Amino acid sequence: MVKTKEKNENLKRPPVVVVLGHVDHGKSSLLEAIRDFKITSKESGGITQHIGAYEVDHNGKNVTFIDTPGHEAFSAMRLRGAEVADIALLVVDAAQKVQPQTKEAIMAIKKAQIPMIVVLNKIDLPTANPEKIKGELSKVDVVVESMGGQVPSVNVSAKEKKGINELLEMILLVADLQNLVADTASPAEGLVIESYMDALKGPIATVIVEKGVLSKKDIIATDIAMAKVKSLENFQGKSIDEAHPSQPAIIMGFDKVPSVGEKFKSYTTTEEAMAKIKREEPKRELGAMVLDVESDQKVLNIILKGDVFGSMEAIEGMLKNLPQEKVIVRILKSEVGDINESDAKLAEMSKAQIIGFRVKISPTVSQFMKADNQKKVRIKTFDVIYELIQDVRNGMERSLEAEVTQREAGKIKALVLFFAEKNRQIIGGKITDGEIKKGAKLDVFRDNEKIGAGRIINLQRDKKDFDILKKGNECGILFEGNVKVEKGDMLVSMVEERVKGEL
Ligand SMILES: Nc1nc2c(ncn2[C@@H]2O[C@H](COP(=O)(O)OP(=O)(O)OP(=O)(O)O)[C@@H](O)[C@H]2O)c(=O)[nH]1
Ligand SMILES: [Mg+2]
Repeated sequence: MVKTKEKNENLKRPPVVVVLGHVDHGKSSLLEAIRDFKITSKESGGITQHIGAYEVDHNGKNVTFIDTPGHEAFSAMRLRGAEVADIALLVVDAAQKVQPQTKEAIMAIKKAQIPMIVVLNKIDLPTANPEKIKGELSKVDVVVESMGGQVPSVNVSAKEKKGINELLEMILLVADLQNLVADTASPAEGLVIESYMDALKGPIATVIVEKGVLSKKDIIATDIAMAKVKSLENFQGKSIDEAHPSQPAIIMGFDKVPSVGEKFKSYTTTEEAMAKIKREEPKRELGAMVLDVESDQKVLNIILKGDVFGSMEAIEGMLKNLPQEKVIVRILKSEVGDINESDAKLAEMSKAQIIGFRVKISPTVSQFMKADNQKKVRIKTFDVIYELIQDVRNGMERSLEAEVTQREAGKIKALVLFFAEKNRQIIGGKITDGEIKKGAKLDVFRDNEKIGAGRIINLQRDKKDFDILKKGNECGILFEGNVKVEKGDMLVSMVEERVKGEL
């Protein structure tokens, strides 16, 4: 039978520890050092783009770690990470300084009202100065113990795996003081920390169990999705029968992808679970992106498909932050899952482009496109969020028509007038500024007032033809225009320039 541990109302549970800090300060490396688990190498370019959950056994005691990204776009993930955790590690690069996302992480930790441990990383670097960082932290209300405060701090080097043991000891110490218990007798409950649609396996969610014991075949529901748990895996993807409080688990069997941040609960019958489902998508805040636009407003329509909710949220946030005064980015649809035929149809109808993040393009899409050569839908997929954002930005810039501006290219002072016939004149003059090109348009000025305009039919110096002549040269031009040029007039050559659209 099931190896259910003794169920108890107040069973001790392992701490859930969230790792927070500024981008590149070494959060994933720290976790990698803590486990012999290559976390960074699995990510594109070593940038964390989603939440990862890991379990570690230290001297027979379990600790669950949640990694978060440090880039500014992921503040929602950091907040959520802090909410689900019992303890926060504030990772600061000791060779750097307290940075914007360090401060933001501090706010998230304070909001969640959980204890923190300051982790001063990269102390192997010769420029590392943990004491300086401690001073900076005290200015933002984080006073570490060695400076007379309450917050423990540990110096580590994730690279050289120094200080890791001390850090783990400190985590267990802080956890002990918290008296972390869970009611394992109650129905299983927990939080969805990541979710996505797998082309083969269907909706998949990573959860952290908060209460009770989650077992295979359990019937669970969130606000929008229901599952008869088909399979349960631990963070390493190994099949497990049960997940206990504080344990991360990967659940398969949902009827649709639950949203990140949703609570789930287990029920005794399918009917009961069904009754709890609101079946309504939680309103997604797209803010400025769905606003009504005026008819002359330039709009870049986008259909966004991504692997997990967390990254979609971050992408939407970053797109929202692009300057939109000249071109508005309008997200028509934002969904987790591979790019399919209905996306292509919608894109075609609405003249939108499809942007995918870590998703595949399903074969039906190319069939749809091939069916009619007229169909032109731009589809691009990305693995790195920042590249995706840059591509959208480039697209916005491309959609801006190049602005045409007039620039003064050169000036000729008319000195002698050789011959006049109808609207043509031969003018001898001196180039006093810039350069003059054959074919250029000329504005004619007399006493600083524009009196007419014309064009250079031919440009000569010493009776030889030239295409271009520069300042200081004497020249003869065949001028054709709507005015009779006189000695002393200034002929100004204006050129049109197309300037690349700027957002
Ligand atoms: N010298 C030194 N370099 C380190 C140490 N820890 C991390 N690094 C380097 O710092 C860089 C960033 O490390 P990550 O672990 O990816 O940083 P992160 O905080 O997870 O970054 P994001 O997930 O993008 O926010 C990498 O090049 C690491 O090799 C350390 O202890 N010493
Ligand atoms: Mg990382």
